This record gives sequence, structure tokens and C-alpha cells, in this order.
Amino acid sequence: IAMKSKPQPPVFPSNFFFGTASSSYQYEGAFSSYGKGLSNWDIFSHEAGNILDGSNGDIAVDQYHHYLEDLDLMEDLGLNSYRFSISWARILPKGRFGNVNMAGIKHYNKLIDALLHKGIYPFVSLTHYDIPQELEDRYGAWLSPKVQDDFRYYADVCFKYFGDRVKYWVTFNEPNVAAIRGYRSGIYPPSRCSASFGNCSTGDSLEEPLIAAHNIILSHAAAVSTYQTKYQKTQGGSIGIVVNAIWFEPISNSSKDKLAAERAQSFYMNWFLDPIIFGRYPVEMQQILGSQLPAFSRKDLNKMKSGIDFIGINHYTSFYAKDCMYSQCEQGPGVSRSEGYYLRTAFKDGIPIGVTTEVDWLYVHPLGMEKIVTYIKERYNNTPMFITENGYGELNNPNSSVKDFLNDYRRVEYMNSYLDFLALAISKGADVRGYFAWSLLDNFEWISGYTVRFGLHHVDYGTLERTPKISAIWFKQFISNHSNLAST
Ligand code: GBH
Repeated sequence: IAMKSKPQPPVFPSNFFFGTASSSYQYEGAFSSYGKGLSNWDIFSHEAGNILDGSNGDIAVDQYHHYLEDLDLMEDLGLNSYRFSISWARILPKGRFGNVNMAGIKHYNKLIDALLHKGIYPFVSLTHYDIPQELEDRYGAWLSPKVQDDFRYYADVCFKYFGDRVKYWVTFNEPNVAAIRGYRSGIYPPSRCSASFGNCSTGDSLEEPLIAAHNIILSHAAAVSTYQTKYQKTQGGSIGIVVNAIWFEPISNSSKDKLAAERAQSFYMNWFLDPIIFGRYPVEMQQILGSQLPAFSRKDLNKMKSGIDFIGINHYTSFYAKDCMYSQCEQGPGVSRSEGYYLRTAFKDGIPIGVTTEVDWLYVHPLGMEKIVTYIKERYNNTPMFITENGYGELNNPNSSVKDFLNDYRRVEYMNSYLDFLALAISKGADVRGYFAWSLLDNFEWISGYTVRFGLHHVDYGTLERTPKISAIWFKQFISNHSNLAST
């Protein structure tokens, strides 16, 4: 009798990182204590009307004071790494125009040491949207080339104080989202938008997102070259960048729609990865934007030669891309010239690309994980990759009980299916070295405030009590099923 073989768990490489991700503004709290300077998000969230529920990150989940408790949760899940970000304004309250805040250094030293004590490797972002407000006030932050000196200086301080123990550095989290939302739609600080996109009054500069992006790319390059010339030999770590990555599926088999999906990737993601890895903007951007696209000087290009050690991928969802360059389109996301002439839509013939969720931009399309990883692998010559975020959000419906939130089987289905397709990409040769679930805890979800919960643990925002959801228990089991491979 032919025995049906037991289905094998998907295979992840040895030393694969299983972790959870977080960020300073969404987690820390202690927003104006222990010497911390105010950040752009402190200012922004305190302005009426910016955050859906009128909340802010003053306390958030107070990880500043609860980090030991949170480390116990991570240990219990069997995680071997933790992705978090350093608050720039906590280290340098006035950027390079003031002192290093030693209380901030001490805090992250304690966090890093406690992680390593449990065999959990720190995976550290230098910025996750929040920057010292001082830089905005002095010279308009990302709009000025001066920011490159600030970022280089800040990165140097972090490498110097933490680099003996931190072996994975991320310069920026989702600079594509920061540039689009900060300078095109204006829904993130510094709330700058062009009239054709948002409802704000900062003029009509279609170039601002491009200028901000340019200065971010050069700031990234400055930090990487500082790391390489001053620290990497002795500290032996690696450094990369994290982008938000959407899988864009051509809405039809026509070559027009296939080109549209390519343009979508170029204008959304390759916008940052191409210059960093190839030293030039994507060809489609050059063709469409011409001289509106900032140019790299010889000196810039020299600095950018440093490249990166890994690509961090935040992947949650897929969309269809439909051609709007050769065909007429209605108004919609992606359609304009500065976005690359494609329509981004979740629907084809009225049917969504994946199961809908309570989060308006999140569709469950696990195949997109395999496709985006394979796309990045092929375009960037299989540069080592990490899935730096993947996760599932639910509305904080006031009529739901805690029990409803704890029974998060939809999150389990989401993660399980995305991890399956990640394993498939890996089995076909993609060099992916880790997966970080967004997020360890429910937390401050930017302009949605506390109305959306992404955690594997429920947080009671009154008491700050953390409770594992079903997904936490499932993730622990999942990791342990692969633990012969994932060793610390
Ligand atoms: C990530 O942001 C963040 O890194 C993290 O801090 C955040 O908490 C997490 O994801 C969950 O949201 O319709 O143009 O907006 C992702 C923010 C929102 C960016 C959805 C991409 C989809 C396309 N993302 N957006 S769009």
C-alpha cells in the first residue's frame, strides 16, 4: 500500500530569524521624559484633527518602562530576534545642534543587553518615521541636503555606542511611505502635499516627494559609508534599508497592464532600491519625470557605491495595476504622472484580489508574498532579504470584548498562509534570512491611533496589561516546529 507521506512543515534555513517588529513612536511612550527631545510625530499627533481618535503616542504601550515584561513575552514565544527602532530625538534631542542624551543611550543599552541575555538578537532601525522636530524647524528636514549631515552624525553615534552588540542595522523604515505620505498626500508629518493630491495648503510642488526621497537616499548612503569605513571591520555587522513592498498584479495579460505593474513597482519601491543598489533612478521614472528627477552628482555616486548588505521587506498586501499611460483612466491612486500612470485597485470585475479585512488597504493575498520576494530576488541579484514586517490588523470595535480580540483566528490564517508562500519562495532559491511579525503588541497605529490592533498580544489601554492572543500561541508552535533549524 502506498503510504501517504505526512505533510512536511515548510523549510526555513538554519539560523533563520523569527521575531516580532516594533517602532519607537508606536511603542515607547515617555515622550518628554529622561531628556528626550520632541519628535515630528509628537508635534503632529498633538495637533487637533490629525489622528483619527484624537490620541497620540505620549504613553503608547509604555515599552520604555515595560521592556523587561515584553522581553519575557518574546522569550516565551521562542523568538530569536527583535526588530525595534531607536528614537532619534531620545539620543539627540536637538539633532547635531545639541548634546547626546546619555539617559537615552543608557536606556537602549539596557534593552540591548537584556535581549542578548535571552539569546534574542537586536535588529535595529535608526529611523521609523520619527525624527527630531528641531530638524524640521531649522531647515525643513528631508527637503534640505543639510539633513544628510545630521543623519550621518546620528548614525555614527548609534554605531559607536551600540554597534559592539547590534549586528543588524536598518537606516530607514519605509522611506517610500514617508515621502508619499509626508510630501504628496500630506497625511503624515510634515503634512506637505500638492493640491492635486491632498486637501492642504502647502503649495503645489510635485517635486517635494522627489527631493525628500533624494535626501533620504543620500542620508542612507552617508550612514552606510560611515559604517563601512569606521565600524564594519571591527564590529562585523551588516546594514540595510526597509521598504514597503506591495505586490502589483497586472490586471490583465495585456502587455500594457504588465508594463503598468512594472511602472508601479518602479515609482513605489524601486524608486529607493534602484539608486541604492544600481546608482540610478528606475528607467521608467527617468523617462516620465525627466529633469524633475533630482540628479546624483559624481560625489554622490561615489558615496552610494557602498550599496547594502540586505533588503528589508515590509509586505502586507497586493493590488492590481491597470495601465493609464496608453489608456484612459478615471482619477484614482497611481494614475497621475508623478505616480507613474497606473491605476492601483484591489478589484477586478468587482472581485477583490484577496479576502477583505477591517483595514481598508489590507487584502489577504498570500501568493503576493512569493511573488514580491521573487521579484526583488531577480531584480537585485538575490541580495539577502528579511521580511521585516508582515501582519494583520483588526478594528478596535468598542462592542467587542477582550475575548473576541484574543480569538484572532483570522490573524493566524493570514500569517500561516503568508509564511507558506514565503517558504515556497525560499525553496526556489530566494535568500530570505528572517521573518518579523508586525507586531508583538497592539500599539499606536499612526493616523489610525488606537483604532486598529496589529498585535500578537492584546493590550488593555487602561491598565497596559498584555495578554497573548491565539496568534501568539500559534506563532510559538510554528517556531518550535522549525526550531531544529532556527537556532540562536
Ligand atoms: C507599516 O506601515 C509600518 O512600518 C508600521 O509602523 C505600521 O504599524 C504597519 O505597517 C501597519 O500599518 O493605500 O498607499 O497606503 C505600513 C503603512 C499603509 C503603507 C498601507 C502602505 C498601502 C498602500 N502602509 N499602505 S496605500
